[in-house]
Amino acid sequence: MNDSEKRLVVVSNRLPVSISGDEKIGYTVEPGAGGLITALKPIIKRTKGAWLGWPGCNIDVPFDKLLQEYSNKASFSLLPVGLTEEDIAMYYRGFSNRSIWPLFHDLIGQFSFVLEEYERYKVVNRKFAETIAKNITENDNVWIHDYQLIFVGSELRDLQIKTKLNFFLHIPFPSVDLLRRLPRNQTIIKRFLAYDHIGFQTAVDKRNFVSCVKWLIPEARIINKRTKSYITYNDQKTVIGYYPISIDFNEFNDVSKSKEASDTAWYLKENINAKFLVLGLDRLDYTKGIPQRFLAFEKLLEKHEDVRGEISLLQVVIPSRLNVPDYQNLRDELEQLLGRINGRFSTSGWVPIHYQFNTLDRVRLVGHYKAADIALVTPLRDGMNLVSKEYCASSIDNKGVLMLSEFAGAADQLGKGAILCNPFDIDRTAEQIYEAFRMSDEEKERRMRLMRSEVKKNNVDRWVRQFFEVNH
Ligand code: GDG
Repeated sequence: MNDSEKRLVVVSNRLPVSISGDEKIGYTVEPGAGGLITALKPIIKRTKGAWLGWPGCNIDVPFDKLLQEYSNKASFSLLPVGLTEEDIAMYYRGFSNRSIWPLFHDLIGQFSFVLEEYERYKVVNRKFAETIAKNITENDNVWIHDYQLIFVGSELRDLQIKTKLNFFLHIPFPSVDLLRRLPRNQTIIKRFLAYDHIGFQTAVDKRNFVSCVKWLIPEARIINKRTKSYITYNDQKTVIGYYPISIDFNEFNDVSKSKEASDTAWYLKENINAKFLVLGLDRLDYTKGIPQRFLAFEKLLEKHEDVRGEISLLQVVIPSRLNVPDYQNLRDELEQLLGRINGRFSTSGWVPIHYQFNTLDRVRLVGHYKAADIALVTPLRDGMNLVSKEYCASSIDNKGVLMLSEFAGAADQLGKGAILCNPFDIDRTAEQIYEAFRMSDEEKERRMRLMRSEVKKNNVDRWVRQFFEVNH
């Protein structure tokens, strides 16, 4: 049986729903938004598959019953893995987000390792594996996602599961020099090799992984072919490939044509009173390079008096991981920088940086993209970065300029149309914003057309198809 016809079982840390309410007022289950669920729902439904993950609520919430009811309505199964508060503190906020996340993004300053957190990560990955084992057969196609669940494959093998296991890493994979800083690195690589198929975002991530195998597991046999590598270790063969994730182009394009999105864009520009609007939109995360972006904007105002009063930066920060101390510190740092820069340059009637710390629904998100004359997408490191692709899909009049970090995976696909920058180089980034500010309409259009046709062609459906086209 071909993989695309098999029953697909997707596994991720969070289920693609949110449960709210309490015992008194009753509970509601709402679908999550995002490219992954949009892309995977049709094949999960078609193959009568399932999605398995943490429901995102406390263990006392009757999530089994709520999800059962929801699954009947949604016509695909949502299978919960219940986690305690201590599991979340140690496995999620701990090893996943204080060890793997910073190290895999090359940010060694934020990296720490606590043995108990690593041990809990193993225990929680085992819980996931046990729930999966109860719900699959040998003929299913299991697809496990991301850095919180790396050990699920080897735990399933320990449970004697022979089913084909696929894994996709949404974040970058570091070089061997960096990975060596992570205690237990050899075990971690060996556990990766329990999968039949591993997908990375970029060719560089794949290459880093293969060289880690080469240096850390010398007994593994590696065959490199054109875009794939084949590794055999302990009688298990693993195919390694790279598949840049994307978005549902048509959805963003269509929402952008709507009256609601146009109204949002219009009100936004009116309220901010910006002649030229520069947008930053990111989850609160130190990998996204937001302080460096503020500093580059400050440098621009310092060096080029002609932009003062003409250009404004709107930075939207989507709240995230607030109970991890580094994230709270980042929020404080941003607010301090904002106060300093605005205090330095504001005049009556013009404020250089506007800041929102909130979530946006889809129409408002697209409205923000539509209003932006420039999008500053300048992460220090990013697996892919979907904001950059969503901005292009929403720029239906071809007038937006994308400034993109060369350290985002998306630079491989959008590099021909975007202004590529190094976010650590504050002076040069400031000059590049100035260049974007002065760019002719013809040049803007030429660049944006290139990027839109790339995102349209390589949309998220194609990503799923390419992942499953692999020959084992
Ligand atoms: C990880 C990797 C990789 C926007 N406003 C809200 C909201 N969004 C959406 C955006 C976009 C997504 O959040 C952010 O995606 P990114 O790709 O930019 O970044 P990460 O969250 O860090 O994602 C990344 C990605 O996985 C996929 O593989 O590209 O490199 O780090 O789609 O539209 N989402 C919610 N509320 C909002 O207000 N929930």
